[in-house]
Amino acid sequence: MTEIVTASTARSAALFAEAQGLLPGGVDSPVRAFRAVGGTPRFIARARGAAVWDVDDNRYIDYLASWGPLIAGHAHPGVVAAIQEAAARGTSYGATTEAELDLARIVKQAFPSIDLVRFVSSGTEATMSALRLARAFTRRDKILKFDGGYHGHADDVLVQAGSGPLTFGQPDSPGVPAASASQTVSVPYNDLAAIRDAFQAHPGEIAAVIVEPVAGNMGVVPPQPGFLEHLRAMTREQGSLLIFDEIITGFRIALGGAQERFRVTPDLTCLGKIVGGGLPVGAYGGRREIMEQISPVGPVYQAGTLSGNPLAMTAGVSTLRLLGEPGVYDHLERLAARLVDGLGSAAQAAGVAYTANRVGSMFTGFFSDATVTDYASAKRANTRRYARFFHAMLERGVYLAPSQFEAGFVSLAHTDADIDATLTAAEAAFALASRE
Ligand code: KE4
Repeated sequence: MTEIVTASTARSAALFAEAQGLLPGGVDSPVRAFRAVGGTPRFIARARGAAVWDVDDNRYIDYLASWGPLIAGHAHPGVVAAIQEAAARGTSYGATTEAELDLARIVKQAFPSIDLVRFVSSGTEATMSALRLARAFTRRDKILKFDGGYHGHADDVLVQAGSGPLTFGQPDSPGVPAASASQTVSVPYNDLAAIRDAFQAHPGEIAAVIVEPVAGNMGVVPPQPGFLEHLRAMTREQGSLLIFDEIITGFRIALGGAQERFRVTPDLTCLGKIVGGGLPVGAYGGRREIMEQISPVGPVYQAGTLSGNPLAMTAGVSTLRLLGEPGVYDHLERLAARLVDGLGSAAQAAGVAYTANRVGSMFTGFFSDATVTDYASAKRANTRRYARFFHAMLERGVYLAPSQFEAGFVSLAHTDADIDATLTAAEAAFALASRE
């Protein structure tokens, strides 16, 4: 598929122009505005399986997967039917439903470190609540995160943040009080010495370390061998809680996420994205002695009108049940490996400096000749080339993340034919990118 297939983007352009007078930047989440790559953001009209269609009826093979949730593919018939059936019985009651228990059982089975789980409506809520809980449980105020780590947009974690803040070159946001930001220590990912130094600089002060066990928000950056194990040992030794932000990795790189794949057990886990199957769900959970500090059992307050929403719970349950089928993760691994190895070969054939990181079915191709192991090395990537490649792929019917510093995802709906088509488009796209 080397020819240009996107006929027109006129309707997306018209809607985006109108959106400027309705939504800040015309979007409800910054990275959707294509500011890092330029051009007209596509307004999506519908999706099915591995494909999305924009409002100009252009079809794309989708590797964004709504930034991760759609691991079973878009509009999976079983998921849609379950949501429709639940909606016909009502959409929200402000009372507990069986659906919450159904999803909680699946979460607990996949994550043995979770004795109790609390559902919320976004990943931000999950991490914000987990950090408040960790501070209450340890009676300490500081938190340690990693440069390029993104844990949502709560004040505490908008320090050296990844994802959009990294994309736009604003790792720290205005509006976060200095008093709040001063309680957050950020060190380079994969840097055990820096973690040790932070603990020595703040003895007995660090309530928790929050980490993406596989970073996804500076692009995909895997933990170096031993990193998570040493982090677990150091936090235990220091009396700090270890919080795994598995909002991307949970149910993605294994049914039990990074803690299953790397066999490292955190004290608290944050979940999101896949756990809601494309509807708004976040979750945090962990050891009973910690989680029982949460209201109404304990004094740590956290609440939410639509927490545990029955439609969202139903979408999560029906999605996660699909992931429990035998061979699911082997299938994702095989397809993702074919894709990423093929992209590397195509880049090499075009003489383009390119290095890819992949863990399971999450991946990022960096336009760089240096291995990417942390925020500093990620930032050395050639973002102009990424932008050129992104648009060359988009024009050829392949939808990647509109930022070098994000992850791509393969779903159960992708086929070998999709991978072949993607690699054919990439041959032309790398040739064009090489001219940047
Ligand atoms: P939400 O509040 O966006 O549901 O979750 C925040 C969050 C927390 N932790 C991790 C590891 C995350 O990746 C995220 C959100 N991810 C971004 C993209 N990398 C969501 C896309 C967006 O911001 O529009």
